[in-house]
Amino acid sequence: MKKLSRTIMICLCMTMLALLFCGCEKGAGQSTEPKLLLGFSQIGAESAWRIGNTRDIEEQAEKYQISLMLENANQMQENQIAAIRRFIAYRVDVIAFSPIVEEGWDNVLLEAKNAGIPVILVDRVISTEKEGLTTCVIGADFYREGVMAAEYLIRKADSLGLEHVNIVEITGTANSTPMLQRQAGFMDTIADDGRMTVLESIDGDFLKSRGAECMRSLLASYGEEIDVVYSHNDEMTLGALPEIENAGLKPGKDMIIISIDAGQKAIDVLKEGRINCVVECTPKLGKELMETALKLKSGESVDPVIHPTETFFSDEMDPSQIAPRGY
Ligand code: GZL
Repeated sequence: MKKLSRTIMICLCMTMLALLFCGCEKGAGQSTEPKLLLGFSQIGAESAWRIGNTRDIEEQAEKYQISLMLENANQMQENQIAAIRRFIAYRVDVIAFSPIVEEGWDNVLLEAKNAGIPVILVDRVISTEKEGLTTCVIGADFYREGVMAAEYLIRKADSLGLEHVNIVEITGTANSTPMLQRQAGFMDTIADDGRMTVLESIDGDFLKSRGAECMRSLLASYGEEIDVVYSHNDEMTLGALPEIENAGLKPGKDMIIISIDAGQKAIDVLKEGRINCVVECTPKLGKELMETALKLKSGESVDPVIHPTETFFSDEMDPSQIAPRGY
């Protein structure tokens, strides 16, 4: 009898253990096992845009059950290169990164290629002579953003009947894709408009503090000659506005202010009438990144370029209709 009750106890314990392990399954057939390991090197936290981009990538990784190793490079290319080397050593399934500048990636990306690890470019691109270092780029059409900014300015100059338009440009990080493309798109679009004169372009590095410094310098050089400030991102714009006001001028009225990113802070300032136009650059690239990484892991082909749809917001429309931006 004793032997029988012992056998029953052992069976019961085995059943309990089996149920316990099954209990960690997420319902029938769904496993909590990560579908892949993704290494992501992020530039830093220089703007609301960047912080929103990081948050979206983390949220989407969780949603797609992807194990994410995200490293913040604090605005230094050497930190991104070191992070990519760690991902290679760790044998991640896919590497993704937002290159702070376009040059200087060949060696580390060749190491990733030789390790058989596919690389996705997010947000920005690289410049290289070598083939096959990356699989695709997921990010905005920055040239188009520059075009939208200039097209707004041409409409604004028409509506105000301006005969001369003096422009100062506060650019993003030198040699970064958004800086090069936003400048090219804008300058190409105003090139044939005889009213437009660019007084100076100055590097604000996408930083609020630099935006303020640049604006102080431009005001010292040109003062009330300035008709338009074209700023490559909201952070620099928000740094510049108080400097314009400290000079006794009204941004949005005495000067046309054009910005890019369209984060909530800039939209709120647009509603106050202190910015005239904000071109959207969405940081929400996480969904496309996860879907692309899963395709690469399963050997599927991917589109070489994935552009999100983007628009602009301006004083030509009712800003009260602009939905919350989420970054
Ligand atoms: C654009 C992104 C830029 C943002 C800035 O996709 O690379 O970098 O416009 C950010 O706010 O610093």
